[in-house]
Amino acid sequence: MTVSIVIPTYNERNNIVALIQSITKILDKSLIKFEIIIVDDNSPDNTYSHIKSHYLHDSRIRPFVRNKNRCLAKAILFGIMKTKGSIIIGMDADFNHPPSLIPKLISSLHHADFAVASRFIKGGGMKEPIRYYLTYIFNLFLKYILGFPILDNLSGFYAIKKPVLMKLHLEYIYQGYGEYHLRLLKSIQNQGLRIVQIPVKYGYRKYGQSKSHLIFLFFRYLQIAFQLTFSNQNNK
Ligand SMILES: Nc1nc2c(ncn2[C@@H]2O[C@H](COP(=O)(O)OP(=O)(O)O)[C@@H](O)[C@H]2O)c(=O)[nH]1
Ligand SMILES: [Mg+2]
Repeated sequence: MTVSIVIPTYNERNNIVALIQSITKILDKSLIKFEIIIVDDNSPDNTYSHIKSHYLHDSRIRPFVRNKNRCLAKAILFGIMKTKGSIIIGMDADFNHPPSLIPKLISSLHHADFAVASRFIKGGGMKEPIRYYLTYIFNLFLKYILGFPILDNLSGFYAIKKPVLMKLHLEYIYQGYGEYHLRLLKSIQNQGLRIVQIPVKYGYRKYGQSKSHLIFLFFRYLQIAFQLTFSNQNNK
């Protein structure tokens, strides 16, 4: 069994090598066979060439660059299509998503189709308190008013069996920014697949800046969540 870890990057030159080293150490120790697919959207800080020069001789580290139409979700989909493993992990490049959780996400797939890291169940959390509580309230609304399946619907840190993922409507799911995760969850819920939530404590971004504009994203995610709930788009 090989695990494929898909990481989108934009201006993550100062995080990515340390992250790859950390993932490699953890997975080698757990005797898990893996590849790391990095999809960079032609970052001005040269993230792509930085990775390339560090990992010329390690075939497990597979960086790609997209030169047109910068888009987080499409970069992830591009990475998914390059994977060779039977389990796919989605995660961020900046250490918000602790690599130490990866073995637990993988082993959780023994009794589920989709394992998602959650900040909002017992044992979970986030270093940034304001963002934590705003996201928590939003997620309570998604779960208890709009009927979303779990308590962290915007996680972006997950493991899924590749054959399960391949049966979903990927071009529809992976569009835009972090809202792809809402569509991914709704599609999984609609297919009646088994979801397991694993508590996660988000760390601080190590270097660089977040690309998320929180107020803008709040309204965009809200609109998409309503559409997914009340239109027939959720049949996809
Ligand atoms: N390929 C690609 N990756 C992106 C883009 N925007 C953000 N990312 C990556 O997506 C992940 C999450 O972005 P981040 O700025 O940390 O968002 P936050 O965690 O919501 O603050 C990081 O790995 C970023 O480098 C993009 O346009 N293209
Ligand atoms: Mg981040």
